[in-house]
Amino acid sequence: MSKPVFVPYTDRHSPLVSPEEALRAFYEVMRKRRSIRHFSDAPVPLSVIESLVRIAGSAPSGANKQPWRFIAVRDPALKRRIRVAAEHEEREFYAHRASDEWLADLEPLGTDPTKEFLEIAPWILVVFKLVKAEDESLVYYVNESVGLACGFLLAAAQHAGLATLTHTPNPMAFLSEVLERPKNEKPYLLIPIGYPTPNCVVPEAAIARKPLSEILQVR
Ligand code: IYR
Repeated sequence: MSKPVFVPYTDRHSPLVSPEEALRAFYEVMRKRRSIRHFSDAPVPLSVIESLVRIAGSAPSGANKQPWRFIAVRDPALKRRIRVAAEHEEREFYAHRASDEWLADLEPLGTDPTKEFLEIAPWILVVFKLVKAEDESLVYYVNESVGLACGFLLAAAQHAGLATLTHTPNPMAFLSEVLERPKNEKPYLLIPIGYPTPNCVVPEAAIARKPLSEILQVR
């Protein structure tokens, strides 16, 4: 067992404004985020994707194992393969696999098995969770850790004026095959990244947020 080494925490982020003021500004950015399905093909440089993933990779994780892998797809042929496979699964999902209750819950969102955005968005970021580390060691709280990393990434994209969608084709196993991932990596989330089309619309039902009084209890 090696002894833990501690270093001074000196590079703390200290805003020049009060927490309330900082958070007001951040909320104004975050409250405008929408999951969109009408992506334009306007390009996003690789450097932007690298910055987003760097921010995602700064998230906390169980025992700092960082159990995530991000595959950034821009190759049109690969995007096409992902779309074809996703639409195949989604057709099954909408026709047979989804329960009536699930379909009823999706109705206000107006989703269907067609996933054109998988070919149109300049980037499809496919997030994998590591169920074992690269060195075969154990990983902990994997879903929580990767969820946190994805949350960081979505917030960063919003901060930068980019649009994202959290897409979970059901099931997602085809992503391991298409992207030739090793066995310790399991598909977690697919995030198209880009810009909305000028005439992009979002479902009204997806805009409402529960009031604070409903989601926060102070004891
Ligand atoms: N994966 C399907 C269905 C779907 C499921 C949920 I939960 C959503 O919030 C939205 C869609 C699809 O992408 O169409």
